Amino acid sequence: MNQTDNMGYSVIAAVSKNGGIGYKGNLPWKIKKEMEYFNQMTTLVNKKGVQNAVIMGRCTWQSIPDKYRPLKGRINVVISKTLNSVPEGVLLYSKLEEALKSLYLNDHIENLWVIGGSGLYNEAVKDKNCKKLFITKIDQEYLCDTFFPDFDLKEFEESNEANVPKGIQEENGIKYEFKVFKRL
Ligand code: FOL
Repeated sequence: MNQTDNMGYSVIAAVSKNGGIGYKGNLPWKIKKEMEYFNQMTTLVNKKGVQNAVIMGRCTWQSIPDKYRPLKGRINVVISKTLNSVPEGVLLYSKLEEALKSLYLNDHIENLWVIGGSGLYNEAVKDKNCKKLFITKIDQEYLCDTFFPDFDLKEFEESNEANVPKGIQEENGIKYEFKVFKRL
């Protein structure tokens, strides 16, 4: 039994048809309802008096608009070896595993969400403790300079989850679908 064996966490990402997640430090698209889904899924808890934690890399942290940062109703956790300071209440760690270990011991935290970017996604898809990938497939190609990593589909199965709308969604002519992949 390893100290990290009990730690389950999820990934959430929106990914374009060409596998992209970002361009020049921002999201390549603006899809209001999709962002609301991100907000709801990462915020939702079963118990009162607890919150979820959102774990992100430095670039993702810096990409969140000032008015939404830190993300409200969630414990914000930044993984960076170079940042010296974060606002009060925000947690700073230099490694994902260190963050997971200490967040897991915190009884006031319900679920752990890795919210990007590509560096953390890349670690997560290879990590057995990453149990679910909540991926929104956006059915359009966008110019991107950051991509979601390839993951081994044989290690996952698609699953139906509570609170995840089914079927094709559409906003301003952009079609997208909410998918969940569960590690086998
Ligand atoms: N996952 C999904 N499904 N969609 C995303 O857009 C997404 N984005 C990130 C990570 N996973 C994702 C990282 N980028 C905000 C901005 C950028 C960002 C994540 C979050 C943000 O401003 N969020 C506010 C929006 C509130 C609203 O418009 O409803 C929040 O409170 O969550």
